[in-house]
Parts: sequence; structure tokens; C-alpha cells
Amino acid sequence: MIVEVLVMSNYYGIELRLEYLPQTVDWDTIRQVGKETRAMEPVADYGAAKVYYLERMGSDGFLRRFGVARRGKPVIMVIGDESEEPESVTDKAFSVSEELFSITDLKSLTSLAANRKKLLARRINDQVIDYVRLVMFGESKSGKSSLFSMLTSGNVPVEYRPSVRAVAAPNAGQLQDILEKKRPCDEDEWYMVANRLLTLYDLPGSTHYRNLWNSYLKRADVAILVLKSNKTGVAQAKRILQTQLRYLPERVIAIGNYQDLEDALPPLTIERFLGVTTYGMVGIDMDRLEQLRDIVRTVSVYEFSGSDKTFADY
Ligand SMILES: Nc1nc2c(ncn2[C@@H]2O[C@H](COP(=O)(O)OP(=O)(O)OP(=O)(O)O)[C@@H](O)[C@H]2O)c(=O)[nH]1
Ligand SMILES: [Mg+2]
Repeated sequence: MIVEVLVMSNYYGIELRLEYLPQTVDWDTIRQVGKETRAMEPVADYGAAKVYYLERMGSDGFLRRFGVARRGKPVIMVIGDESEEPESVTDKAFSVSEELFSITDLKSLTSLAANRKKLLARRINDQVIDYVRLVMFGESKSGKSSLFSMLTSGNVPVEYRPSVRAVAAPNAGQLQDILEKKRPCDEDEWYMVANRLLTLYDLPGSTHYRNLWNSYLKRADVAILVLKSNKTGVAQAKRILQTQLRYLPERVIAIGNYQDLEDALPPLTIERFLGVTTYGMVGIDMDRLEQLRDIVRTVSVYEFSGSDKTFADY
């Protein structure tokens, strides 16, 4: 994952800093890395821009990978952790330098108008942020919209309204706001995990709209099958899995919802029957919100190695 992105002046003064995780590399090390690149061979030479790669230990005892791009005076640094491939930090450093060039023409950022600064942050964030697309599908009334609402707005709807279209969160407007932030990953923003942005889709379960499913499932990074945790629900879920099999991504999980039912089957029993990792949930119980967020964040980060989607694909 990417930890932070820095745009520095020729003298290593910070001109712009985008932070995805709390800082774990001190400023001396950052300046040292910048200086060392002067005497190094670039790993990639694009003519005007040259890209370098270095590694250092972070204060947390884990390796940090530095992709450094030099184009004219500014020094661009993309810092990743061990899970980020060296090519990824260097590629991203180059992309950031391209954005910087297209917006500032390599002039100092201090003279840049506020709206241009926002545009720059958005364009850089869009290069650095990886989107993880999570798609919820399953029988109608299994609780997809309840879970969606719990996750995205922190409350549950009082009455059942069958979904009639696919709904995404964050929506395009919210996404623009996120991309303009210098710290996209503030603590309260559950959908950001370092530079990963979780986008969630709630599909309608009614058979009238199931022809919608395959186009969303095909583009999903993680498919989340939501089901009622009773015998009927589990049997229906199995059939759904079978019929959607060819559209499903590699990563599929199930949420055994309605764990509050008296005859609810435990998640492990459902898991054995369906053959996919299953988590128990109650889609109307707000006390389970943190648990639900943990599930979604865990499957998005620890079992998923990232994708190259950008805002244009969103
Ligand atoms: N008892 C109980 N009720 C739930 C649970 N989850 C959701 N519900 C209720 O079940 C009903 C249907 O929930 P929705 O979330 O709208 O179901 P859905 O899967 O989106 O349905 P479609 O949009 O038709 O596909 C609502 O009345 C919810 O309040 C649960 O875990 N336990
Ligand atoms: Mg719904």
C-alpha cells in the first residue's frame, strides 16, 4: 500500500503532501533519500523525467519503498510499504510527475491558485488510489440494502423498499470530494484503507432485475453474496452461486444475514455448504456496524492484492 506522496522543491522543502497512513519515515531520511538519487542511476529514464528506486526502514521496523521522480526542479516521492511492488511505486512516481507537469508546468506550487491546487490533489490522488469494487448480490429481502445503508450512512431503513436499480457508494460527487483531500484516509472514513478506496454496490434481488447482475459481477473485485441464514435462504444462495458462477470474480464471500432468526444456521455450517467464506450478520442491528466494517475492510485489503482502476473506470 502507498503510505504517502510528497512533492518537494529542489531544496527538499515540502510543497505538497498527500498522506494515506500516519508518517513512519522521518524528514531527515526523506531528504537523505532525495539527495542520494542525485548520484544514482535511474531505474527508468523517460528523457525529461528520471525515476529512481530506494529502500529504507520505517520507524515501525518495516521496509519502506521509495519511488522518486525528478523532472526539472521538483522532486516527487511516492512511499509505499512492503506490500507495494517496487515497479508500482516507481510507476506511480512517474504518473504523479506527469500530472504535476501538466498542471504546474513545473513552477512552484506556492503561486498556484487554490482551485488548481485542488485539481492537482485530485489528479494525483487518482493516480495513487486503488479502487476495490465490492458488489453485493443475493435473493430479495436477504438484507443487502440494509447492510449497504448500515455501512454507508450508519443507519438502517425502517421499512422494506425493494431495490429497483444498482446503487453505488461513494457516488460520483462524494468521490470528487474524497479525491481533493490531502488526507483521504481520515480515521472516520471507513471506506479508505491506506490508498485503497472501497466502492460498494447494492444490486436489486428481484428476478425482474437479475439481468443486471452479470455486468456488475464481472467487474467486481470482491463479490458478496448476502443470504438469509435459514435452510431456504441457504438453498437459494447455493443456486444463485451456481447460476452466477461464470461471472464471479476470484474473491467471493457470503454474509449469512438474519443471524437473529431462531432457526438461524451458524456461519460455519453455511460456509461448508456453499464453499465460500461466510460471516454471520444481523442487518438491522446497529451494534454490529463495526463488525460489518471489519469484514468489508478485511476482505478488501488482506485478501486482495490491488487493481489498477482509476476514476475513469469507476
Ligand atoms: N430480522 C431481521 N431482519 C432483517 C435483517 N436484515 C434485513 N432485515 C429486514 O429485511 C427486510 C429486507 O431488507 P432489505 O435490506 O431491503 O433487503 P434486500 O436484500 O435489499 O432486498 P431487495 O432490494 O428486494 O433485493 C427489511 O425489512 C429489513 O429491515 C436481519 O438480519 N434480521
Ligand atoms: Mg435492496
